[in-house]
Amino acid sequence: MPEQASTIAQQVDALFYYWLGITLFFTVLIVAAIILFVVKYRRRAPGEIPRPIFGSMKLETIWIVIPFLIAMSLFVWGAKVYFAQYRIPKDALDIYVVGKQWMWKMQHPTGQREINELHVPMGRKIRLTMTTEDVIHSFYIPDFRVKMDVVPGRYTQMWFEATKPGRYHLFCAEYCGMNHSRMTGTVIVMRPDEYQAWLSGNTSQLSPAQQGEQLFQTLGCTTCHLNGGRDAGGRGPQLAGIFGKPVQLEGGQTVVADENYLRESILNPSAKIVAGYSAIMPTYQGQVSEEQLLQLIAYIKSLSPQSGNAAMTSANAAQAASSPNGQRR
Ligand SMILES: [Cu+2]
Repeated sequence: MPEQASTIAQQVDALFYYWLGITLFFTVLIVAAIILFVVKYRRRAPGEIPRPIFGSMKLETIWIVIPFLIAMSLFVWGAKVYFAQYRIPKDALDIYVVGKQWMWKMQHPTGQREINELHVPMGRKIRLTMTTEDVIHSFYIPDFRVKMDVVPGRYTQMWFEATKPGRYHLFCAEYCGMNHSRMTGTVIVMRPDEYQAWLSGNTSQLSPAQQGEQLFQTLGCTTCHLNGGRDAGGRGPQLAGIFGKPVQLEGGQTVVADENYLRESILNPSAKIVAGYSAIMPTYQGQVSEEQLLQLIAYIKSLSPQSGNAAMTSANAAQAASSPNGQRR
């Protein structure tokens, strides 16, 4: 087994060994029973007619109830580990990941960028918000027992907390073209002070939120999205304080303003119109890269400091649950 280097690793391994133990137990039991019965009940004479069997209520009850309880224990335990892994914590360090044939691009909350390397502090929850410029990839760190598909056109999230300093393999776990097998990298787990030193070695960078703020100016978003929204004469809704909050739409529906909603509103603004506003915003499809989109979203998030990241958690878990590709590969 790979090293156990995250808080979830032991839980995943314990479940795996429980499952393996049950499988081995029944494999041995069934094979032994087959061999025993083949020998014991073999036909001894050509004209032999076996004694009829009329069934056994007791036996049938036992072999229904026991496997049911075993299956339910797997379900309950599995669900527990699943929710521990796919409920994204709020108090985490935000790192943005963009996959691309065939590399991983990361950006830290303080602005540092890395390619195929990810420096993280140990003992701190790390939340990755991920997307891709081209095809589906999958972000996989075996030593942490975490894996999440990275899907074009939307964000997926994953979290982990590393427990040991060191260097760990990062793989793409979704076949993504010719150099898929080379789409690898290294996660470098550092002691918190070392991580701070590493961060401060590169202070000239703007944070994603600051870069997003600049973009917000240069793209002209400020001309319509005024503080105060319509009441202040703005043609678009106010963006401060909306992240993670429900938004009332034209037609009575409500959506939560999470990363995927903001993304859609930038790329396909007429998909969901906020109640009281008209569909006059142009699309920014093709004008902003995936990294710039993440920066714009980081900026809008920074205008709602209290909201954390509760918004995407449930949607993300549902998405992961509905797509077996999410974890099985
Ligand atoms: Cu890939």
